[in-house]
Amino acid sequence: MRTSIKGLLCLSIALSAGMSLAQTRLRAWNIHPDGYPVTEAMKSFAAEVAKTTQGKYQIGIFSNATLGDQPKAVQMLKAGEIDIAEFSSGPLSDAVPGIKVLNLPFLFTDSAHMFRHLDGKLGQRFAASLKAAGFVVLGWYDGGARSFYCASRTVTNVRELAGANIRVQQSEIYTEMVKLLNARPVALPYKDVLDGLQQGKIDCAENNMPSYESTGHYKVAKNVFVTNHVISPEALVVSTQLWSKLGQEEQAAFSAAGARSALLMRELWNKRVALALEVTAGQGVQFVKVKDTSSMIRRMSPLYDRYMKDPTTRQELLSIIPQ
Ligand code: GTR
Repeated sequence: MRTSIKGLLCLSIALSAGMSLAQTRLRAWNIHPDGYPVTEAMKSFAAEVAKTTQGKYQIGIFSNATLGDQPKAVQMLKAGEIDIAEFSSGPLSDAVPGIKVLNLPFLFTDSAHMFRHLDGKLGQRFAASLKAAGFVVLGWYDGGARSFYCASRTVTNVRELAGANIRVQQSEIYTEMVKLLNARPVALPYKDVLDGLQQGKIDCAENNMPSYESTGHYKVAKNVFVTNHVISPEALVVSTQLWSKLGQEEQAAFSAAGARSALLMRELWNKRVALALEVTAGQGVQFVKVKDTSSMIRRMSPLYDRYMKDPTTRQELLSIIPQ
């Protein structure tokens, strides 16, 4: 009798050990809500990984930045405290200077131009810099085209942004860009922007249209100055700590799922841009398109100069800008 109880206990210990070996739970950081293209693409990534690894990897998606704001999450992923994340290239480039050029104003003419580079050799070079810094890229997502929007002023000309308090992502290049417009950059976490606009702490912010709509910023900041000043990617990444634990076949499964999720994201993105424009216009948002971007581009020249002089970014810039 005693022996059989011991046997049963051993069996149960073995089973639970077996269970935990058979199933690994991973945490994925995400800043966006349900239904947003990033979130939906991440869900499809998680489902495909679970399927192709026969249920071994269960990815839990923690949306709405519940695990911390973006700069913190970038550090958490680097330290292996979270396993997977979808980051915008602004905050990511503070940790990986080699990809800084991706946020330069007016670098790409549109998403198609951007993905021609990212889906080719240049994307591989950026991915290599990211990997060396702790981030393994599984897919390039679309970060869209960013424009300014203001609560307290209508902007019809870039000069009219002067003196405004403009919210920026907690990222160096955005701060510098706003200073070059003679405006005041106010670095705020994404989740605090709506409040900042409502309280009058900031006059304006800048983002792509799906974010402008999904956050409800359009309810307070109804004047959009359409500049499309930054067209940049986002990236689905896993930590190098996780990556090194995966077998070869598992790495292939993660990569395939990441690549497929990126294609899905880009498709969902285009639909969501159209929807965001429709919803916000329907709610009385006024869009003023910048007439001529050349004066804005001229103001950015100290930024271009700096990145041309910097050996870590010069080569990338030269590959993107046609000579
Ligand atoms: C969004 C982007 C987020 C975050 C946000 C922001 O477009 O998808 O990752 O960077 O902008 O402005 O903070």
